[in-house]
Amino acid sequence: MRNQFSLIIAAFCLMWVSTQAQAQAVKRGEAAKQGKTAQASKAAKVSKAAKVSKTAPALKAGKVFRDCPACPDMVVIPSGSFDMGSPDSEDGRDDDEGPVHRVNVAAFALGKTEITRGQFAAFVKKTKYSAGEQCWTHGGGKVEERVGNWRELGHAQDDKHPVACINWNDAQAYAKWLSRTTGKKYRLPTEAEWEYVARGNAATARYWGDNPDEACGYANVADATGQAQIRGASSWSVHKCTDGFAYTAPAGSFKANAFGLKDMLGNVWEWTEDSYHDSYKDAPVDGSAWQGDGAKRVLRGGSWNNSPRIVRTAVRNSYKPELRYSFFGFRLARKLP
Ligand SMILES: [Ca+2]
Ligand SMILES: [Ca+2]
Repeated sequence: MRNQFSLIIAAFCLMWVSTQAQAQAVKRGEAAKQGKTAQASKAAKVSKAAKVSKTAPALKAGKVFRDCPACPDMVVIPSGSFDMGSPDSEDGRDDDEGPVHRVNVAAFALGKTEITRGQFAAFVKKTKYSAGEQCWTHGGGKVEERVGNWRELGHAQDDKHPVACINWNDAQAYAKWLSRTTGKKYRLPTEAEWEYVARGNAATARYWGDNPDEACGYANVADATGQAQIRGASSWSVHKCTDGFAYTAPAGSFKANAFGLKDMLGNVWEWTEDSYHDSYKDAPVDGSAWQGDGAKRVLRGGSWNNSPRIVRTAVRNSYKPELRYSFFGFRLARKLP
């Protein structure tokens, strides 16, 4: 009887040991599985991180990139807020520069310089696009509509100069083509985006400060050079300095602003996406384009033939989208990523 009891106890013990061993084996298996899952999820995270780090440098504010060898250099612009427009106290202010309003701009990329003549020529060569045969150009002391276009605008230019005699429709056509060839979304900047970048966080009238006579280190404007070389320019109101260029300068010849952009003021006027409204009352505050009837589109930044009053960050110009002048050009924005 005692022996029988001992046997039963021993059998129970064996069963318990075996169950425990099985349970531990199952646990080990699960742990192994979990380990695998954890490893897999870690791997997923790493691969996601790797993906992020692959695109992250492209999104870093200030980074310059290009979507193809002949594409324009683009600068990553960080999101931010700024006060758009000029205060009543600004010298030379126009009524359409107010009311000053806070605008939030999402991150995007903007061309480091204006689109060059060489870049536009590549587009025309590929597409046979016609950018017209009439342009308002300087000559004989007057600005008149003459036979001419971006190839022949009344003064010498090489491929590095900003393309000029460009109307709003021409700029749209180029943006469409560049989007098609790169698979990226290129477009004109909105007026708010343009001013946000041109200010470079500066509340002063110009990104280098308030003094127009310091322009010559930062922008190609109406200066002593133009006054000496251009017929009829002796009566111009010019910046009291010498920038070395009577007409256009090669794109990117002057110092960059705080966002790393060049020629935001001066060289050629730049078309924006927006329809013109003569006040900022009810203007969008999210950085989007302010659409309207499209009868006139906004140009910003002034050009090589403009006086100190015009070469200010807040100045707004507007023309019919079909008009071409030898001091109108553009730069492009691009959606990120
Ligand atoms: Ca000049
Ligand atoms: Ca410009």
